[in-house]
Amino acid sequence: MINENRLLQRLHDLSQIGRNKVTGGINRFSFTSEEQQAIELVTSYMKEAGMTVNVDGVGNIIGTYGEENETIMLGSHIDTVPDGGKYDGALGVLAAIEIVQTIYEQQLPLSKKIEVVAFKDEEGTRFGFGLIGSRAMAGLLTYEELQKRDASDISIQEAMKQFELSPLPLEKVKRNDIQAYLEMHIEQGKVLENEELPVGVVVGIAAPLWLEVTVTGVSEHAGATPMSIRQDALTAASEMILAIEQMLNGTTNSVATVGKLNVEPNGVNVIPGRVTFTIDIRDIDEQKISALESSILEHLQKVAERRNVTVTSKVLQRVKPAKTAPMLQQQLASSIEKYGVQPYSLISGAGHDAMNMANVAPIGMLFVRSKGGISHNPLEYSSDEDIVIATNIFYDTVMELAK
Ligand code: HGY
Ligand code: MN
Ligand code: MN
Repeated sequence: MINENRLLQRLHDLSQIGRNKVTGGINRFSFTSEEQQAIELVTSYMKEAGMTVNVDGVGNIIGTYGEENETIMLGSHIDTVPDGGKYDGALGVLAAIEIVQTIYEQQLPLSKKIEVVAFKDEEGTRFGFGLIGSRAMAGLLTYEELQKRDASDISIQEAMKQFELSPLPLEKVKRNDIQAYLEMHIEQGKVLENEELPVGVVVGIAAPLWLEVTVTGVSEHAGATPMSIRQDALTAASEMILAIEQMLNGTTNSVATVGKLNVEPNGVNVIPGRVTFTIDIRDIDEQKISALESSILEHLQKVAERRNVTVTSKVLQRVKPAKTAPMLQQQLASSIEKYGVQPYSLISGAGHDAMNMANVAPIGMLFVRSKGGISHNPLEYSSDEDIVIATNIFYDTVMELAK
């Protein structure tokens, strides 16, 4: 059994780094001093667990336990969304370290080595696309993507350099020696709560397509321009955004979200001349995502023509949906049964590093119940008992694979 107090204490301690005292939300973005503090703390935990710790070219923190040839990799992320919760990503990394520390303290024999990874920039808060560390480890990150710039015009490669990271050649970061990749993560939805279950086995992960849309009209005087001759970029964008919601309401499990909106020149007495907004489109089926992408963009063009503005769009990130490996689903299900819980399979609406790792290894994911399905929010919560039973179940699966 794991040391539950140690795990729960570490979850608490890590959640204090980047925590907003007013909202309780956590702001721990990649390539920042808060993240650096979190990296130091997680590195110390990995060392306490008997692991050697390395940082690869893009900044993935990799703890290694054992010297056997074959590798079981456990991972997640420690960066957050703006004002995020304390469990998203962090739980998976700390649970994995706790499992290794339990093995280390009991000197349990293993036939495979175990690696624990805290992936770089899963959330994509700063550069407009995420999953950078797992994309690189899966050989999917490109040199062009390293040149993407943030709001202060700093590129990913420059930000990496500031933290003494050297991502090139990217081929050096790619891994093809992993027998299985497993991730424990909060569900961030309401399914397990509705089923009254503490854990669930993920069978597939819906993937995010992120678009940035720019609507261009004409900035004019708010008082001197009659309504009939305006080319108002914000009212056009507003009609577009509501139309996207109406188009998605009719679908089964596709979702689309406009999460960011920027208005220029953003003056009370100026008709907005330019608006940019993002669209996050998700489904487990890649064909459905591209069908939605074209029907949405087609509709935006129609609204633009009618309102005498122009609309352009660009892809910020396109990730393939992933299926988990049946063998790992079965292993997780049998570990769940050992703990007297009914195994339950579900789809992940949220994206995870496991999606990218599916390109280089069979993947498995264990979900932990989220209270009210709330996540990406300071109120994100999973109970101590759910966390403890989930980590023991995860530990059982890891031992079955690595013993
Ligand atoms: O966007 C996601 O689904 C994940 O939280 N990065
Ligand atoms: Mn997240
Ligand atoms: Mn996450």
